[in-house]
Amino acid sequence: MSVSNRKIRKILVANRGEIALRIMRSAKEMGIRTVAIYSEADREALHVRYADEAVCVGPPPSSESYLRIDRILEACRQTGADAVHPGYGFLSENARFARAVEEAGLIFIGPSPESIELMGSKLAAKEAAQKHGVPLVPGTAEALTDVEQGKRIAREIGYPVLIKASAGGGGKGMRVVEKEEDFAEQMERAVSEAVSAFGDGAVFIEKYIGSPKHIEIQVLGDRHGNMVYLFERECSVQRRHQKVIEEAPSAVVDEAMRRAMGEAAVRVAKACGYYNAGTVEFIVDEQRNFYFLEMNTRLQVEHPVTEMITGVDLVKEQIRIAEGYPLSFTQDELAINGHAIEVRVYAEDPRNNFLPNVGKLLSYERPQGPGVRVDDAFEAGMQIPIYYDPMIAKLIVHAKNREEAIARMLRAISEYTITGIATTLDFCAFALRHPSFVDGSFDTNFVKKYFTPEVLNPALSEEELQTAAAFATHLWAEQKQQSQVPAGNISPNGGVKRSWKIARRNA
Ligand code: MV4
Repeated sequence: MSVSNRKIRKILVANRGEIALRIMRSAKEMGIRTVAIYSEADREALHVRYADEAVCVGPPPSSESYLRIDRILEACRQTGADAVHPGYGFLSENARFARAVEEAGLIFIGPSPESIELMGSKLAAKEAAQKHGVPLVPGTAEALTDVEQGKRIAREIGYPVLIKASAGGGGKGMRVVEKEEDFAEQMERAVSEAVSAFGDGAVFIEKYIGSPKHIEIQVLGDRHGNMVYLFERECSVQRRHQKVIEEAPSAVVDEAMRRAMGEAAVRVAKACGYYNAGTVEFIVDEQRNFYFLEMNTRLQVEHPVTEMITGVDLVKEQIRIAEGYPLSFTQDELAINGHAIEVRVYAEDPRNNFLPNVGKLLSYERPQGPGVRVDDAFEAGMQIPIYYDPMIAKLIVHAKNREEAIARMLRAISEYTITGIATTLDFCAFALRHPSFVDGSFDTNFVKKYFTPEVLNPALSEEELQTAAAFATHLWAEQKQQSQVPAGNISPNGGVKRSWKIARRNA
């Protein structure tokens, strides 16, 4: 493969929020100018203020702004941007967008449209993986054509089985079938769901792995055929396919397994002529067999944990690869240093079925100190818009081992003050302290299995109740004296956080 280098001078970031800022920071360090796009709901957003230039691309709904390929290309033309970084979500895995960017003579900072297309089809991805000796979950590598054929295959692999949509991914369009009597009905539903959701009714079957771990491998490839893996991320703590905690390395992966998974991931990526940053997803069963699931052709939300343990700036590498440079390191030069954990802080109320809890951030103070990184895009006083993902921030810590990383994360969470809206911070603290998380034995059922809202409000002992009551009386007297209630104290979340601290101090 031969490509000529083309220096990027100005990047348009086709995204918003923390990831837009994250990308612009690396661009700035490389001496590259930045262009933000924004919707009418994001006029005051930090990514808009941070960029050298900003262009409004439409009204608040994504479909009228961040997803408008025509307006984004027009913004490139207006500002003279010569490259586009799509971030994650929005248009990041849209092959048409990548193609349109290239057809406009611009550099798409990501893989080729062909790679995006191929990996967008789970069946095509599995076929490519299988051809290169990468283990798959027992099942079909072809689309099912009729119910009788499906039943035959399901009987062979044994129930329970999982029916998945080829155009799905990330858990969309999956159906578990426990027994043959249910097969026909579930398959018909799966097909009609796939048709209405993706416009493609192709489905396939896999053996259902009931208690898997989700472990993914970060890869980087250049446009000269070099490909490396940057080890694994363990992402099993998730709620309804939304990841909650990610860490690197995984507590259950040893050197031999790491190398086997890394080499398998490189084979999958090479199979589709991949370049730029990508993630190869595996599930791991209780016997530690790993199976390829799918490949994500974007920079992932959880990429910081890999950055912390490898020292590699993945966004800078993406930009250099897009410019045509070869990778600046080899596999042998990569090593794992310490342990990193990320928690995603959502504006959701864990006490109320994780209902999105958007509103105004009355107070917002980030944790600081050794080994703490916060990737966010908010400040106190800002309104969290209702139109987009409710993730407020990613809190990342790095320490010399897993035990210290957990302690550091709990310390950072205790320093993080967010009032005005409910957040998932104390839910994350609950998970980090859980014996199953601490010993590494958790799987993707962790939240379902162990979380109820009650675990966030532990029963107080008699002594704790007395202290809490005394403290409440004291607060009340103080407030009456000031004859004005400080804003933070009337928020339900602020109140809860205070009683938590009392409970713990006396525990
Ligand atoms: C599976 C599985 C069990 N068995 N496949 C969910 C997201 C999509 N990438 C694939 N997923 C799964 N595929 C077989 N054959 C269980 C899941 C799964 C899961 C995977 C990763 C992370 C979280 C998950 C939560 C529920 C189910």
